[in-house]
Amino acid sequence: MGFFDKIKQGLAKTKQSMTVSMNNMFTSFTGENEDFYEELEETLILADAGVETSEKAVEGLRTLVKQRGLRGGEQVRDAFTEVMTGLLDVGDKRLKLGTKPSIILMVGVNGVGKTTTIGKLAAKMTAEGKKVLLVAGDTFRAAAGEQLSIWADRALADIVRHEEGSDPASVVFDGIAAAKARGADVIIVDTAGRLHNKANLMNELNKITRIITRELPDADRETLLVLDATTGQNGLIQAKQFKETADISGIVLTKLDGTAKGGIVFAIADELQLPVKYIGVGEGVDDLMPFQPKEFAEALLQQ
Ligand SMILES: Nc1nc2c(ncn2[C@@H]2O[C@H](COP(=O)(O)OP(=O)(O)OP(=O)(O)O)[C@@H](O)[C@H]2O)c(=O)[nH]1
Ligand SMILES: [Mg+2]
Repeated sequence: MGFFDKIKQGLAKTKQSMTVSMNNMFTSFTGENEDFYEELEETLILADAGVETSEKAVEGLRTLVKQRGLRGGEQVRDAFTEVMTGLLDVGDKRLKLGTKPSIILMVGVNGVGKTTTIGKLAAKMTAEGKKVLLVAGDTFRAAAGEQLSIWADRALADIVRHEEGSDPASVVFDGIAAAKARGADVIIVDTAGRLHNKANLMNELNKITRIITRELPDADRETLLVLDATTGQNGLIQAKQFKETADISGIVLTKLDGTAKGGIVFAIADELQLPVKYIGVGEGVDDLMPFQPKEFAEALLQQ
């Protein structure tokens, strides 16, 4: 399956609920028509694109329709796709990992897909010929290290792991030392999503961040916040909390295949002004796609 078809398949539920009703709207578009714009905004909000972002989208379309004197439904659909692409086009979508080693810190609340995303990302990188080392920084949950080990095997990556309950910052310290000694290109750090409380979680992330800054002062670093698309607006709230503590460089939005409310991508990019760098469209190793605004908007909005 091609790249584009795979995204389309991953978005099937959202397409079914959102795009199908938009198709009717575009088909019956007759120029100046308030109902059209209202209905479009409602459909976006229902797909979790958020009130502000949906308003912005509709205003953007209204402007283009006027400017260009658009009449036909397909022209309007194309203009809408253009507006929606613009909303998604925030910041640098590519990972900046130029130094050797460079480091990725994966953060997010429990169950969003951090460990799975690390496995998928590691597999992509080793396939490109990079030497990847995973660090099992989630020492809180009993099965976490084992889960990461399985992914390390599958992705042909190295792993540094301590026993359950040990200090995550010290695992990260050892991981960095091992990466230097073994000449790894990329270090990917898994972190716990669940601790006794939120303050603990944020403190721990701070500790890990300090170790990285001390041990790898000049390395390129990506701090990726993983959000679960099926949690909708909750994900946005989580993101705002993480943004206060960690210097988030981008978002990975997982489980788009599992929701009819994929419009959340627009709210995330637009409200947080953080680039979505990858999307997860399934549980398999190949189900992580680099995020490209234009392809995404087309896969979602074109028939
Ligand atoms: N359908 C689907 N499932 C996914 C995707 N990404 C992850 N999952 C599933 O989500 C579940 C949780 O994933 P994990 O990677 O363990 O999540 P985590 O953030 O590491 O969780 P904690 O370690 O408990 O904080 C697993 O069953 C994954 O297979 C995705 O893109 N699509
Ligand atoms: Mg995990």
